[in-house]
Amino acid sequence: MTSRPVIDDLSSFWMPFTANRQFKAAPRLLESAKGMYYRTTDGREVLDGCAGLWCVNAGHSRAEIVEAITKQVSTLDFAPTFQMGHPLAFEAASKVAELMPAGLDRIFFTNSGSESVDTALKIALAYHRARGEGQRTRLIGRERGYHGVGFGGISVGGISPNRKTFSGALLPSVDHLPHTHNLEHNAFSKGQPAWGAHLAEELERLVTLHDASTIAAVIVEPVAGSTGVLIPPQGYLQKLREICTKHGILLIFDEVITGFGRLGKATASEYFGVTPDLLTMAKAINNAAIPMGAVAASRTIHDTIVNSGAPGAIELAHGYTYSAHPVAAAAAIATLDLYRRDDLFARAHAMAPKFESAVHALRDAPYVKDIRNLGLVAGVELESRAGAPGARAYEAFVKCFEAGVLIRFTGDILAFSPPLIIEEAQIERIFSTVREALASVQ
Ligand code: PXG
Ligand code: PLP
Repeated sequence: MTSRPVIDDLSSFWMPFTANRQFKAAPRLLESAKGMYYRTTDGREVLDGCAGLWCVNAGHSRAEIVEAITKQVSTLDFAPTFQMGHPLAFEAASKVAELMPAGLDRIFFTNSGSESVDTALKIALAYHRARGEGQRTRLIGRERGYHGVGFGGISVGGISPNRKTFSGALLPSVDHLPHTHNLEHNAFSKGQPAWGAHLAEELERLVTLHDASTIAAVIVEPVAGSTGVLIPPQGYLQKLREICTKHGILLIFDEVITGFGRLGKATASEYFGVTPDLLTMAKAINNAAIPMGAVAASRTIHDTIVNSGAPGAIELAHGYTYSAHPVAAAAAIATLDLYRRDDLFARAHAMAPKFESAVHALRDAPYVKDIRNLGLVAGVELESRAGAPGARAYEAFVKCFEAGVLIRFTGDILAFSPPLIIEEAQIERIFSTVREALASVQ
């Protein structure tokens, strides 16, 4: 089927989060993309059901973003932001700040979600130290949480395969809340499940165990994505917020996936009406066109740290060579303008009910044991094949790809997170393709 030779040596690229030998034996190669579609190296169109990796929210190769990047790279390819600046860095920060929950308008730029998580955890420690509570060093994550792959992120993260190889080198002083996934109570919930708010009270148990005076921050994904789309139970995030506030513990929302319209609002914080103290983002911040991430900090946190330094001293010993890279910043400005101009978050909100009914129509498809959704994100959990966990979802993923639809899978959970520009007919196509794929796998 290959129309032309593309590359004859796949051996040098050590692929991330990939079964390298399996992939290289039967590669799936993408060559170009436009709007809702990828094109493969053998010339097939593939409908993008997962916005690349939950990141291309405005659809692929948008002219406005391409133009901004092209212009920027030939005007100012790179400029340092350590003791130097360039105007786009400040403009991009102001534009990001406008979309953040009220009060979270101090923006630290990174180049990925993993770096955003490390940055947020470090800011939490720096904040407590700056206000004279430097003994607050404990970080609390959650089982099944995904916070990227830095040592900070895997330490607070709760995905066992991401941790076990590195278990001897994880951060000390970390604990975890229980995850909220429970099919006995919540299977086939549409939107937020009714059962489970009480699980937030486990934080009180950890406070009793460790004492609040040792705890710096709690980090959670408002909607857990990577682990297979876990929607927070009604009232759960509100309760976490209350307990954190009561004990002076910072609440960090990791919005690397939920930020920029995935739930039909700029942030999950806005969607749920719960404001964290720190908010991490990446991916759709600039439509994933150039690597970029950021942390939004409350003014209190920012001012406490910045005002605690001696005049002329660097207040936070942290930063990346490419923090606020001019090309990434230009892409962010163009992307945020595009989201606003096309009212894409409202569009996602308007499409969400159609997306919900289309995914829940899979309820009677083979092997389906749960379906969950919120905004334009959904997960379909399959019964695992005996002795081969993950194999069924992988095969469904391959069949969908062969049928011209790209989806994601983790373990035996299929995940859907299309660009926010998706049309109703394309939603139908994704789920009818999945239905056919499930009918043909073992
Ligand atoms: N936090 C969250 C909540 C994420 O979802 C990261 C941090 C790390 O971001 P970077 O940019 O360092 O990858 C993520 C990333 C998938 C998948 O299909 C999810 C992510 C990345 C790649 C694949 O589950 N999430
Ligand atoms: N390693 C070395 C030897 C470096 O000089 C630097 C940055 O100057 C880094 C790592 C960190 O790189 P980055 O700032 O891109 O995160």
